[in-house]
Amino acid sequence: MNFIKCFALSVALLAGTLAATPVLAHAKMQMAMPAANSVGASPKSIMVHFNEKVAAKLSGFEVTGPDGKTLALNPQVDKSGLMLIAKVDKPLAPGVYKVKWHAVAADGHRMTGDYSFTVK
Ligand SMILES: [Cu+2]
Repeated sequence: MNFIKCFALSVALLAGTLAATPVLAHAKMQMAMPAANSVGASPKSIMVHFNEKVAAKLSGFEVTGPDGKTLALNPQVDKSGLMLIAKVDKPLAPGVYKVKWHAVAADGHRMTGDYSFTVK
């Protein structure tokens, strides 16, 4: 295949891919509070924000503390549907906290990710 044909095919494939992309994509984390890799005071709540509305029953997160134990949190999808939020009742001890999230958006794909923040 010569270059021109190959290029034309690539463009056609790309166009087809774009046209086939559904309006609703899978959930991606957009930001978090405390932010990923941040260092700060113990937060009053932990929030994970997504680019798409996520399914309340199929989305959540777990937070592991510096002692390796999972915090007793109850993450809920907020009214906007775009955010998971869990209240932190007791101040968190200093150390690194790892947040592991999972979220399902309207396209039905289960997405996961993790990040850490540090409490001073
Ligand atoms: Cu998807």
